[in-house]
Amino acid sequence: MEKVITYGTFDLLHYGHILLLERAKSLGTHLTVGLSTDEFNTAKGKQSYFSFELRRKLLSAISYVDEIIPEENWEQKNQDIVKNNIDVFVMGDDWLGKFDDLQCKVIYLPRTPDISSSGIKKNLIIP
Ligand code: C2G
Repeated sequence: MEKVITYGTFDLLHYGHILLLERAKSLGTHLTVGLSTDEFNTAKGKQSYFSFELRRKLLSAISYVDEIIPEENWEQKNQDIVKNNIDVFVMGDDWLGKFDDLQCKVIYLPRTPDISSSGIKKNLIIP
C-alpha cells in the first residue's frame, strides 16, 4: 500500500482543495490529511471560518480522503511520516521547496489558479 500524506487548513472547502486531494490520492492507495487545528491556524496567522470539527466533517465526506489526523505544529511531519508509514508527502507548489528535507518522497503539485478560501471570504457579500 503506497501511503500519501498532505496537510492544510481546508477552510471553506473549494475545488482547488478537491483537485489537490484528487491528485494526491492518485499518487498512492491511501491518503492521510493532516488537518490544521484551530490553535495551529492561529500560529499560522490564519483564522478559519469553520472550526476544526466542521472542517474535519467536510473532509471526511470526500472519497479521496482515507484518514484525517490533527496538524498541531510545524514540527510533527517527520514523526507523522514514520508513525503512519508514509511513502509520499504532497503539497501545492505555493509551498515549493519548504518541505524538501522530509524523510519520504516529496511532491509539489501545481496550485489551482483563481480560487482561495480568503478570496471566497472577500467576495462573498453576506446580506
Ligand atoms: N491548494 C491548491 N489550490 C488552491 C488552494 C489550495 O492546490 N487554489 C492546496 C494548497 O497548496 C495546499 C492545500 O490545497 O496544498 C490546502 O491549502 P490550505 O488549506 O490553504 O493549506 P495551508 O494553509 O497552505 O496549510 O503544514 C502545511 C500547512 O498546514 C498548509
